[in-house]
Amino acid sequence: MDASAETFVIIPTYNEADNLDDLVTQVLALPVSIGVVVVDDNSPDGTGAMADALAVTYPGRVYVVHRPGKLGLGTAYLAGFKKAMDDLGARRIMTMDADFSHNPRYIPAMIEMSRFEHVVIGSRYVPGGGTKNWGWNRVLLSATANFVARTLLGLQAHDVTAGFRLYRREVLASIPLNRIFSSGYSFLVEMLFLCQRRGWQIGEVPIIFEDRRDGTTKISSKEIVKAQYTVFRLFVRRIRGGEPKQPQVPLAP
Ligand SMILES: Nc1nc2c(ncn2[C@@H]2O[C@H](COP(=O)(O)OP(=O)(O)OP(=O)(O)O)[C@@H](O)[C@H]2O)c(=O)[nH]1
Ligand SMILES: [Mg+2]
Repeated sequence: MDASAETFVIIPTYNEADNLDDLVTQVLALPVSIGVVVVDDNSPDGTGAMADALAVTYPGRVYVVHRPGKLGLGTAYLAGFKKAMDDLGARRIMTMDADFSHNPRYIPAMIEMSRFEHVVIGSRYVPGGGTKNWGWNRVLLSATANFVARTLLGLQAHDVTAGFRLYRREVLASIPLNRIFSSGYSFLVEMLFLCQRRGWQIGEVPIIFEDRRDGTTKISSKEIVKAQYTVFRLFVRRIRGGEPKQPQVPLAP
């Protein structure tokens, strides 16, 4: 059965009970055709039950994928993509964090830009974008990660680690999602690499990224090491030539 919403936002959650209710309410109040897929990894704080309650309150607009434990951000996105594409017939698939770092108010502009671009990034690093309330260590980590990934992988977008994104359906359909090797945060860099290599047009909408409103971070030093390994692996693929670019698919309304 096709759901009526044209855009589905995948929200991966792990212990986001302080944020989820408000966030979903704000997303659904936007003046666009939009629904939500929460992918919860059996959060000990009860986020999964909260998501189920939202699905009852908003039938046909909120869906929940439950996974048995914390399996990583990348595979959570994949589970959400599958739900939105196969079960819900979404035309646009978005991803955003649950912690209000990605303010829902930017979503309409991202959807508008997707008429002209295949992938849209909610970007901190284009004019008008930025970060708020970040300590120097987060600024440094993010700037370094972006610089290294962009340089080694030849990525043209300015914010390549952003989790606030929109993919048109045909983009996700063109990518062998089952062959993506990153399971955690570096999934984002790998996805962008694959999108660019396939010749999809990538646009950026400036956003102000705010530090998480509530709850605690899930980034660990292990994730950072895994991300370095991902960039290295993709760099090797890039210099070897890797997969050919597919012919560019024209933009359809
Ligand atoms: N389902 C699922 N969600 C996750 C996992 N790891 C992180 N998340 C969610 O992914 C989003 C991004 O995680 P954050 O911890 O906010 O990462 P960040 O924004 O880079 O760091 P902070 O905002 O400083 O905490 C949040 O909505 C998390 O709840 C995971 O293993 N599984
Ligand atoms: Mg966050």
